[in-house]
This record gives sequence, structure tokens and C-alpha cells, in this order.
Amino acid sequence: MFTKPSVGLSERVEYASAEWLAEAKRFLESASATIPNASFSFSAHLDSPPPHLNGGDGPFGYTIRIAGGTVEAEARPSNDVDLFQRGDYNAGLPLAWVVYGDDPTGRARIVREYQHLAGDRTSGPVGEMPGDPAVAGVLGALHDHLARRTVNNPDVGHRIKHYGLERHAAELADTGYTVLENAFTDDYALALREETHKNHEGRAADASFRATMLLERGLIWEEAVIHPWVLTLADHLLGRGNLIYQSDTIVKGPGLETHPGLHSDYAASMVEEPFPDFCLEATAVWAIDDFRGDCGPTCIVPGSFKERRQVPPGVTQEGSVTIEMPPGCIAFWHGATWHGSTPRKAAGKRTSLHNAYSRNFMRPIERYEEIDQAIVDRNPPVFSTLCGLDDAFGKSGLMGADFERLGYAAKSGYGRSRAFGTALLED
Ligand SMILES: O=C(O)CCC(=O)C(=O)O
Ligand SMILES: [Fe+2]
Repeated sequence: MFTKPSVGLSERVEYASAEWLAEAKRFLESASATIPNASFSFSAHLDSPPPHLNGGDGPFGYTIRIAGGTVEAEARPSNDVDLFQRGDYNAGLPLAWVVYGDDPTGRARIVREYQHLAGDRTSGPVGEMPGDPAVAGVLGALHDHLARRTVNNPDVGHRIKHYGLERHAAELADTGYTVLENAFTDDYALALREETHKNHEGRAADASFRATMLLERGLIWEEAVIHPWVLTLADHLLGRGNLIYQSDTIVKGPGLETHPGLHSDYAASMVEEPFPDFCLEATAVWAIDDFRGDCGPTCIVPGSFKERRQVPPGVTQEGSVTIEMPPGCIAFWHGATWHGSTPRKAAGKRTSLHNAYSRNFMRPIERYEEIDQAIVDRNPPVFSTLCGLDDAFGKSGLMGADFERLGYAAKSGYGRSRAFGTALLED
């Protein structure tokens, strides 16, 4: 049996859209009986919203006022509220999709990461949360209610622009790989390293250098797989609705040669040659430890994805370049690019996270269709999509295909990376 997305597909909404705001109003109205005397207002001013959401020239955002059992919701920002926040739409979006559950402090780590990615594109809140715990509780519940419904910005080009990924997209088109600098903090690297080493400890000396199926191994891996910059490059190369193909860590000690020679990441899928000119699979490698010099970095042949074939037997690493990156970087490559890994010469270990993504119609190496319901429920829709829970594959019954999912995939532009609403016009 397939695990279910945490809410019905028809209930999903875009951040700060008219439907999102209507859902917020509906939720608060149904909760208002529990806080009959509440008086509280909050607002957000969101800069650079996706054009398809912004009907006019005025400032974009929302304002919600709760007073005497009534709820007013307006699709524009206002300073005249108890709690106000301003920031870039795409920078704020991941913060809006964090599901806190019963423990508001339990997600501090990922909130800090999203703030790190946002940099100065969001400013701190002005004002205070309501002092009355009952009102604060309803607002917390509202946040999670919306987070479980909030999809990614479907305008991939808009995300590329506002996350500052234009250079990275150009490098992918040119060389087939790119490096996202400062993509996670030192504190996050520490937490990833600790978790990785726990998974690798106590294994037999001849055990695999990989620990696999990470999405069933804890919250930190669930967080990492939906890194907003990585998801944007994955959507760009693979189209929306792409899947997690494999999620694993590698710990490489001195002398260990994990990937001699060269390979393409299409090898396991045995893709027929010539490869299609669109990308089928792409890989994100997180440098939890140093990937420079004699630390055993990945090596790659720039532009080799244009060969559109597997690495022929006997090809060596000669002519490849190493991907030199300090901890906190994420390398991302087109899966048809020829690469390998250099043996580690330095003392100590190289720790890395390898999240590979594939097109929606591909058959991934790892299977998450029966992942624990609790894992899906504590994550936003992007996570359920990556696990293959939203599409129609494998879900046919005796009465035919899953038409709800087929319709959802079509409406959401699965398989496409072009701007929302333009796909049909361009065809
Ligand atoms: O560990 C490395 O340096 C390369 C790993 C690799 O080939 C991959 O993740 O696809
Ligand atoms: Fe590889």
C-alpha cells in the first residue's frame, strides 16, 4: 500500500496565493470558538513574488486580523498590525513549509538553515507573538496546517533568479556541473557528520562505504533532501515532480578508492545510447568535510554529458578536473557527466551526502512509496512528491489509472521546468 500525502492533493496551495489566504481564513474561523475574545493581527510584505501570483503593481503580501470572533483576510501587506514581517518571497517560502508539530523548538536547526540561505533577503519580525497561549497555539496550528499544504513555487525560472542560481544553471548547461557555495552552515555540517558516522559505525571492515535509504534514517536527511537551492536545480534539469533516486552517505578513509576510473550516474539505469538530450538524473553531493587537494575529491570531465553515452571501458581519470570545495558546499551535476573519485591521501575521513534525483517517469534505485506515514506527515508536499506519492505510477486499480493523480501531475506541470502557465502556449 502506498503511504498517503499528509493532505489531499486538491487541498494544496501556493504560498501567499489567494487559495492559501482563503485556507488561512477558513482555518481561523473554524478555530475562533476556542479563542472568542482574541484580538490579534499579523501581516507579511513579500518582495519579488512570482508574476503569476501578483495581479497588480502594488506591494504583495497578506494581512490577517482576528477580532471578537471574526477573521478578516486581505491580499496585501499592512504595517498597522501586531506582528509584521518583510522579506523576499522565495527566501520566505521554505520557512513557510516547515512543519513544527508538537515541539516548536524541534525544528530550530532547519529554520536556522533557511535563515542562512535567505541571508539579508528577509528581515526580523516587528512586534510580538500574542501573549495569550491559546491564541499563540491557534497561530502555531495555522502555520502547520498551511505548511502541510504549501507547494514549491512552480515558476522554476523565477526561483533560479531569486535564489541567485543563474550562474549555476549556466554552468550546468556548459560543463554539466556546478558548486553551490555556502549552502549549509558549519553547525549543520557537524550534525550531518555525527549522524553519518552513527550510521557507518560498527560495520564490518568489508561493508559498503555507503549508508543508503537515508529518508528512513531520521529528520536531518528529510531536511537535506528538500534543500531549496538543490530542489530548484533538480526541477530545472529534471522537470517538476522529480523523484529521489538514491540518498546515501559515503565515509572515505585514507587510501580508500571508492570510484576508480570514470562513470556516469546513468549507469545503473542502463540508459540506451545516445542518451536523450534532456537530463534523466542529477546528483547533489554535499561536502560535509573538505573536498580539496589530497582529501579525495570527486573528479569530473567538463562537458562530457554532451557525449550522450556511457563511459567507454578503459577510460581513465586522465583529463578530468577535481571538484575542489570546502565544507558547506554542494556539488550538483547532470547525471550523464563522466566522473569518478580520487583516492584519499590525507589522514582522517571524508564525509559526504549524495542525494540523486530522477525524472518523474524513471524507476528509482531506492523505494519510498511505503515510507512511514509519520515521516510524510512531518514534511511539506515537496517531500511527498520526491517519494513518488503524488503521481499516478503504480497506483492503477482494477477500474483504471489514478485519475486524481494524473490530473494533479498535469496541473502541476510534472516533467516540465518552464514557467508556470506558459507550457501549453509554447507547445
Ligand atoms: O564520492 C565521490 O567523490 C563521487 C561519488 C559519485 O560518483 C556519486 O555520488 O555519483
Ligand atoms: Fe557517480
